[in-house]
Amino acid sequence: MIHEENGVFPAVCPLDCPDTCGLLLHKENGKIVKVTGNPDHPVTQGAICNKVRNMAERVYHPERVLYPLKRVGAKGEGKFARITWDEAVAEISGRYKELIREHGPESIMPYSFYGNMGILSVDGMDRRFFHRLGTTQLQQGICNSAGNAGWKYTMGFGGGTSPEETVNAKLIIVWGGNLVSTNMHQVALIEKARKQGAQLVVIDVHRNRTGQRADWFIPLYPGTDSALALGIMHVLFERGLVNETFLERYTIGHAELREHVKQYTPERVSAITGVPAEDIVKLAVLYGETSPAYIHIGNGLQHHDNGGMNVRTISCLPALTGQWLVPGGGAYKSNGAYGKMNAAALERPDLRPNPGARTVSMNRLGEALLTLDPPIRALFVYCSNPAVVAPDTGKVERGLRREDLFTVVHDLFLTDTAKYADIVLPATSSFENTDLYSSYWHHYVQLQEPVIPARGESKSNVETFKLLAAAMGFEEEAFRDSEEDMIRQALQFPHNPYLQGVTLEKLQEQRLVKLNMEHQKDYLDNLKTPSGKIELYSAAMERAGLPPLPTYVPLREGYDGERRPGEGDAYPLMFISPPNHSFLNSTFGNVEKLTALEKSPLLQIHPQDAAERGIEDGDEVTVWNDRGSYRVKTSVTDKMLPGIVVSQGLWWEQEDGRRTRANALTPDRLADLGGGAVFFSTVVNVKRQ
Ligand SMILES: Nc1nc2c(c(=O)[nH]1)N[C@H]1C(S)=C(S)[C@@H](COP(=O)(O)OP(=O)(O)OC[C@H]3O[C@@H](n4cnc5c(=O)[nH]c(N)nc54)[C@H](O)[C@@H]3O)O[C@H]1N2
Ligand SMILES: Nc1nc2c(c(=O)[nH]1)N[C@H]1C(S)=C(S)[C@@H](COP(=O)(O)OP(=O)(O)OC[C@H]3O[C@@H](n4cnc5c(=O)[nH]c(N)nc54)[C@H](O)[C@@H]3O)O[C@H]1N2
Ligand code: SF4
Ligand SMILES: [Mo]
Repeated sequence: MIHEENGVFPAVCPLDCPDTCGLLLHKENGKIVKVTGNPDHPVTQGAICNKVRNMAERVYHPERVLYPLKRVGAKGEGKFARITWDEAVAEISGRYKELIREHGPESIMPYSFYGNMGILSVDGMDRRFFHRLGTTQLQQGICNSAGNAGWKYTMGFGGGTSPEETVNAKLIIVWGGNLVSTNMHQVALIEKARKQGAQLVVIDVHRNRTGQRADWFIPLYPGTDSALALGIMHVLFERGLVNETFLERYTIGHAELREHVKQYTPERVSAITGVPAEDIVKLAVLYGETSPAYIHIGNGLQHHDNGGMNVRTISCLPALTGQWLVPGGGAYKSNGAYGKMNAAALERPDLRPNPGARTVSMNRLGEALLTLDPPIRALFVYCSNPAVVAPDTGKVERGLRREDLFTVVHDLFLTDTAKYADIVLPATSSFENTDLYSSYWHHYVQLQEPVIPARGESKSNVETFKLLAAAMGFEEEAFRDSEEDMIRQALQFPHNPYLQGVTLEKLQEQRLVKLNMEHQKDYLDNLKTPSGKIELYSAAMERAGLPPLPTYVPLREGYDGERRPGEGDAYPLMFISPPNHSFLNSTFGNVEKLTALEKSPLLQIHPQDAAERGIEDGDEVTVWNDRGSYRVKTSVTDKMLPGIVVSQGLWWEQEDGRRTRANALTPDRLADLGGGAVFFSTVVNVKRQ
């Protein structure tokens, strides 16, 4: 493929999106000229989003970093000079050797996320390298870890309903997710179900694109979802809408839960959530009486102080009604566990000389850089852009500015983070590499092989970490493995029966191979909780000092219907900053066609809150709190309850120096479970420019 000048070649979307689409890359004269969907993919079926239809603009973007660079200006200024790979590698390995000698390996820290979902790129050679070095370890809680932990306490196994089955549902509840923008093929399946009579209910803090399509949109106060779910449970038990046989056979703690939810009357829950009591009853009865009923749990409601508990509570609902036994019923939070590969073989934690090395949460990067003792003296960032995406970016920036911090960034672009680097290394795009992809939503494993040669002097993550390992003098076989070796190692994992039969040879022949979903029939008899049952009461949570039963715990920073801001409160508004339609986190923030569609950072504000501040539609405003400030245009709208402002999208710093980082305002606290991020538990005020 790589040597053919013209033709259409299969590929995989590398982005952190549940759909993991099959793609077709159209090549003319050796260049990708068009990206379309691969109709042979059984779930994504040839449809792709507008973002990735524009992927060639990103691959051939004039600002792509094509050579290693060394900083020549001040940190953050973005002034660099070209150097050779030999020079870059010698400088990095020289610094690392010196740091290890003088301060030990924990003075070095990697920082990465899933800018490329390829398992060899982000859970492969990189991990081997940092383990072997013995660096400080990174806890990767920025995305879904609070919710996943909440789900796991209840269900044990990190997988739920299969996407293909959801077309059978008669009731679909999308809870805290904006699927039209973030999971478009689930929306296609929902639309099919609706043609067969299904109802779509969307529960969110703002009427997003998905809410606009709903048969019933239910707005609520941020972080009050567990209260709403407890109110539903109250009604289900009270009206006898629970499945007693299921509760008896497959759950533990139903007697305790039945007693416990008596306190969550529709009236009390209404006061907390802002949802009228009669709507709570109506929703509970609809859920209790409709079958199959499917709940799609989004990521939004778990980016809160109480995010883990929100997901834990909602994930109890299908157990109350026995919906797990109905094809098309049940719930989804993530299906990642079905495709779980052999992480020990891929990542090789056994290479680590210091298994007890300290761990830092990626959500507390700024704090770690500024206060950790002994300090982090070297940072290696790849597949992530923390100056934009991490909470409390003001703190992150102050940390990155430290003169005594040696920062390396491996990326395709001079991102806002890369501008603080001492050395920038050019990364290939995923279409220039071999890699392996599974999805955290559908059940297909896919292989990517290079379609175009590496642009300029860019190198893949695998190549880069191999080079660095050689320069460090690491002689282990693990640093000589080829991509094919690593794929074989990843797939050799008898521990995961769903992976049975997925082999490199089949992937090379067919490009995509379905997981062995036969084993799903044993799902309920094989739950991985301590009791082997769905844990409505969790002794493990109790031991961890958490409420063992689903419980509403108010936000540490935020308001609900009962705790409204007082007269003198400096920050009376809650600030929600979820993804936008045309970017993928901060990726595409520099692709003009897509930024043009989003126009500019926008703040949605309720007419009542706008009037109180003399703000009109389209006004430039400053949003601020003690952590920082943010400049945006307003859109005055009633898409959310008064007291909530919403700004979608993670924008890069603008050329004119306007402060356009939403995360300047967000807190770096950790959520109740899983070390998760709490982006949306933020209070602010707004004033006209
Ligand atoms: N176009 C696009 N697609 C993406 C991404 C992107 O940036 N852009 N990002 C990708 C990634 S990494 C992820 S993790 C997923 C995330 O995608 P989703 O799972 O859809 O989650 P979010 O978009 O984070 O948030 C969804 C909704 O949660 C709402 N929300 C916030 N707080 C609360 C609350 O307390 N309760 C309720 N009920 N709702 C609340 C927000 O208003 C928002 O509408 O999308 C992926 N896909
Ligand atoms: N306020 C607010 N903040 C949020 C969120 C939110 O909803 N609101 N969402 C959060 C969530 S859910 C997530 S997942 C995070 C995501 O945050 P990040 O993981 O940082 O995602 P991106 O901003 O897309 O940055 C990925 C970077 O990886 C680079 N990259 C791509 N491929 C490769 C490769 O092969 N090699 C290397 N070396 N680099 C590569 C890209 O060019 C890009 O700069 O953001 C979080 N931040
Ligand atoms: S971003 Fe998501 S919807 Fe778009 S092509 Fe990639 S996997 Fe498909
Ligand atoms: Mo994410």
